[in-house]
Amino acid sequence: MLSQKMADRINLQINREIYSAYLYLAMAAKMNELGYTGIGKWLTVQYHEEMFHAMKFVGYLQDQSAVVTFARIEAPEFKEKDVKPLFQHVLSHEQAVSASIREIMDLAIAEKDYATQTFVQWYINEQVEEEKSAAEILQSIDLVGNAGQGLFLLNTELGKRDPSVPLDFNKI
Ligand code: OFO
Repeated sequence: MLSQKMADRINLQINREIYSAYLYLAMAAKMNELGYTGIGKWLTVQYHEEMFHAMKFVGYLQDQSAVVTFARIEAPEFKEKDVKPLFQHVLSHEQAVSASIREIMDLAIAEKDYATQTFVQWYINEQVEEEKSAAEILQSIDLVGNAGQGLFLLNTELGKRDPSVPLDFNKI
């Protein structure tokens, strides 16, 4: 059984994960609008990953007979229209999410909540991957350049990201 404090904190995290999904969906729309459809696809896959992160927390609360609460999701905020600053935003967003996940682990340790410690370890590991992906893309941009053919190639590469769900809803 979870403490109310832990249930509240996980519900907050569910909101944050859905905000992440919403942010990446908005970024994907902007990149598609600008013609970077490969980057748009990468970000759309990321949207689905974030929804999975949220749903995994929902499942955990329900497994622990805790109540899932739904708060308002803020409108996604980003101004970047250029690829490099956009991925700098992705990286700093993921660093903030990692800090947020660590807070849950800190609370679980303080409460001697061993089940949540084990559960949230998955997110700790996942955040290493999330930060790594964004950092690697930024490194690639520095190598190929944030314009012209280099960016075209990067756009093609990122468009190869394997979607875990169908992305072309018109064909379903
Ligand atoms: Fe849910 O990891 Fe990104 O935000």
